[in-house]
Amino acid sequence: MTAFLIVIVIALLGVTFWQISKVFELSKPANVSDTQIADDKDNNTQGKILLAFMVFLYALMIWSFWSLSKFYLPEASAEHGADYDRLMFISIGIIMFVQVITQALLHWFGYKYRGRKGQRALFYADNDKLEFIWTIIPVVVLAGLILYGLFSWSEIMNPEETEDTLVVEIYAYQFDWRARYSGDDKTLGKANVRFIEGVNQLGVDESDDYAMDDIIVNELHLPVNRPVLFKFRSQDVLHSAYFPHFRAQMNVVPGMVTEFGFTPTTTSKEIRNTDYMVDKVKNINEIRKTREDLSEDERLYEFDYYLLCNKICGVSHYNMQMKIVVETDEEFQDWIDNQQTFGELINN
Ligand SMILES: [Cu+2]
Repeated sequence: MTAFLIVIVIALLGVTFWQISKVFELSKPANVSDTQIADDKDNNTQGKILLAFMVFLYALMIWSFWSLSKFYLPEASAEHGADYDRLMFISIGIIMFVQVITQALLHWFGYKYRGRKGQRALFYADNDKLEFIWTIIPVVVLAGLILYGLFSWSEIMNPEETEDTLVVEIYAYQFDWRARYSGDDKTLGKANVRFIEGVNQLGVDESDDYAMDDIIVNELHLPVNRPVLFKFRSQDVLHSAYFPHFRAQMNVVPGMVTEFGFTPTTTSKEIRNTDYMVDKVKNINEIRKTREDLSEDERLYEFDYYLLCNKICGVSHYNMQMKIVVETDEEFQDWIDNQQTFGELINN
């Protein structure tokens, strides 16, 4: 209601100013040069405004890079991440280069050839050479970018599956995640939504021999430097598994299994000690210190990797996340040996 009243007041104020300006306009003494057709003075003013706008645009651009670049993600924590980032920075670089030149030309020529009394525009029909140049350059640059992107894409999307590859199922439902490891037999048991009942939250097939040693958890642990292949399943609606720090994202679609793989390269402990993260966490804790509504524990933040949902899948979508712990092989083995298997879960 308050917001509505504020809008009304602002609108009425606007109307008032408009009416007052009309009164001033009418009360001005009659001026012979006060015509609706632009004269040299108007054209000069408009030309200068155009140049000022260009300066404003560049200043805004420089300010944005300077003050917002701290929000870039830290260096990728997965092997393919460097390729992915390089592709993005090359694209941004080319776009910036072209943008800076074309904006300058556009504004400068707009100013240089502003209207002048008695000056007429030159009729210039076409120029094949010019058109050829400005068609062929973008074609070559774009083809290069697309080819480079395609190669990066196919390399990232088709990871080689080796003996060493760890296969993990990521299961999404409104509004949480579960991870399922294959256990000692290195094979995930079959699963189907029809088998969902009681503690069997993921619908794992109890009659499948491969299923009994499967391990279902709500915290994703990954051994560092070992390739992981994720198989995604959704219980209900479309979700999207988003691993920003590993530069990975995959749709999670009900009724089908989607796949994606990467090799984590930085453990949770290692990334916490990088300059980037130390600085960021220090800032966050500075802010949290002033929050009286947080408990003592909540005020001390420590960085963790997270798997997030990146599809608006319902009311609690924002809170759909799973902690990821990247650790050494020994720590991983230690952790997984202490987890309950599916067999133990259903027989308890
Ligand atoms: Cu979701």
